[in-house]
Amino acid sequence: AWTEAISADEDDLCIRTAAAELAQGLTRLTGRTPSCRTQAPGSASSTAAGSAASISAAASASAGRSVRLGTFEGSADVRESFSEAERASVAEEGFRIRADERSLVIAGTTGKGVLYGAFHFLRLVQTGTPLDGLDVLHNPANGLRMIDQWDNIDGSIERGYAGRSIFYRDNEITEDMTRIRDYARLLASVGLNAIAINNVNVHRLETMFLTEAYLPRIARIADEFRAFGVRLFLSVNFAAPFEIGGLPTADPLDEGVQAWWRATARAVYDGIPDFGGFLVKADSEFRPGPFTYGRDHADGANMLADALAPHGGIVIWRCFVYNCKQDWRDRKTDRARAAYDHFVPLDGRFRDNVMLQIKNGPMDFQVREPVSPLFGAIPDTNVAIEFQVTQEYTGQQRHLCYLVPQWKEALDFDTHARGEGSEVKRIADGSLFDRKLGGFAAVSNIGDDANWTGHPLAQANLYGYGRLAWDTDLSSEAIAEEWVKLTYGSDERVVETIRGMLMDSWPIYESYNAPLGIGWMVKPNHHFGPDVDGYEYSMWGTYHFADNRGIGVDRTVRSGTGYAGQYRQPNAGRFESLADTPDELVLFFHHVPYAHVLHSGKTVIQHIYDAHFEGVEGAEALLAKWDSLAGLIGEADHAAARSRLQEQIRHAEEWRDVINTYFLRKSGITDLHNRTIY
Ligand code: GCW
Repeated sequence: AWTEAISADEDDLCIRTAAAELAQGLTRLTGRTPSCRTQAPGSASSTAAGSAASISAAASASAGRSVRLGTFEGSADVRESFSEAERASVAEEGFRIRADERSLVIAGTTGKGVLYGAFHFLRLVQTGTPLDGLDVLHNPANGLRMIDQWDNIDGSIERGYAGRSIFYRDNEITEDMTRIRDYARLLASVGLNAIAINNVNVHRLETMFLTEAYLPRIARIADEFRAFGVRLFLSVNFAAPFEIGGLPTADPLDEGVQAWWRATARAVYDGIPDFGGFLVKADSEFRPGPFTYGRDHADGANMLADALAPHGGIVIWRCFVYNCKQDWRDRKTDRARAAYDHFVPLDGRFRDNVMLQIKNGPMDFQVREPVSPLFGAIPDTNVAIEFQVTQEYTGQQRHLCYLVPQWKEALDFDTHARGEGSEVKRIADGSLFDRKLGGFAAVSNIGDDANWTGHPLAQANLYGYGRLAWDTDLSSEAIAEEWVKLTYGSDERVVETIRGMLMDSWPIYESYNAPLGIGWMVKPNHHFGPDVDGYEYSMWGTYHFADNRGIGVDRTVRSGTGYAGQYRQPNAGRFESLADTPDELVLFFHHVPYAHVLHSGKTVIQHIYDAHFEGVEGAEALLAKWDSLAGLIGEADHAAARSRLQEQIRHAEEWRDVINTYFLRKSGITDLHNRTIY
């Protein structure tokens, strides 16, 4: 029986959104428009008896099933559908859905939970899940489930590969809310609840977002996100008091500076009462920070935290801090060590409303990195893990690279910080060290392209990021399958083929890139395409040290930079030992001769050759699989992905030939199979 009537009798913004989304979604999925009754804003909340009576009247008037939406507190009818223990099992943003033949209840502790429940219900309907006897409980694994836009007010997007910004245009904040509203829906539909709407590199005009000149328009954007349960954050410039506040300094211990931030925070909250807080990139890649004044990151973050605390805001302080003016001749400095070296000494000094945002790896979103050893090393500090959904180093949405398996490897890594079972996911969510705040942040991959992500299949990364932030135990395959069904329908062939393509894609991309965890063999600046020595003699701290005998970075304690010692045992011992380091990371941790034999049984040089030939074959196989779906996928999407898959093959060939030729010339060792290397 299809749903005939939707009713929600609470004066709650997210519940109204939930009802509207359900009505719209069900109409599109079933071709029948259910009646929909909600409480108008500001009108008295319905009381128990009244709402129960009116709902059953609405339900019995129709032949189909009725859906009731609401919170345990706001709707007696919803409350009575569950036992006390069942109600208590629902976390702040969680939900329960229960169905019988006549009715379905979507219940939450808060309106946000109800909204996530409504989207989940639509997902179940759309993926063809049987609804009879449905009885599910879902609580989010992470409190913070955030997306970061690296959008600039000129309309450009730093590391954006899907068009221009949907938020800004020609140095103005946009007034057209269409795309922004759809984006809010999209984020809420996958369970995300926070967004920073401007680049962490905060330039001149964006520094002024905190002023009256811009706040009204930002508040307008916040309104759109609020309706979908998404809290708005701003990236701020640490030097703002000096750059726009007319103060002689931005020293965090200066009283005038503190007062400036307090007043600024107050003004922001006047316009945006549920403002999330500040995201800060400080003393990193030429951004200003507390170091200028001889202060440390805790001084800086705490000062901002104190300004936000009275309003319930938080500071998200990034740990992407390293020396980006290194001399390549200096073999002692190791960029991989930097985040740990900077932040471990500060553990315990940050305010309760500060969170440190740590990139998944110690370098910078490479196709393969070990987990940052900072996870597990600062038990007295709130942390969030940062991923990059936008494919800066993973093919820029011209190559197919489904990143969920990569993220899951990081999340499932056991840090042993509290003995066995101390996985990164339990540190990020705050549970391992019993932290109040925790969660996920990630750099968005969307722009104003009609399909949002340029490559149509790159949408699976944004979808997967949201689903994983909600439930870290979902498998990569399950997420891929959900996404395919929601996007292209449930045809077996379509589902199996695309799920397979997604699952194969990261290993394929890795195989024709920089080998065995070494990273960085990309063209400088834009980071697209191969350039083996592009960063070898630069100041960025990203070297491979290849010579005629071998390659790799010695990061051992015994003879290298000591980075391996930043992990706890047994990980430290494992990475310290060449024999115990997994193949895929061997060049990250060790400098080895080309003839070194891997666990796979191949030498390093033969692995490089083989992987790069196989990588191209893998890319060709992706295209063949996609072609087999012609006619089963909408034409526009099929054509868009097809041209990208063709381009991917050409680029994979370029990677193969540049990398293989470089290493043949360096090593002088020929390919066992005598394939063409130039
Ligand atoms: O990945 C690198 C990018 C920069 C970026 C920086 C960061 C926003 O190349 O474009 O700047 O990281 O994360 O701050």
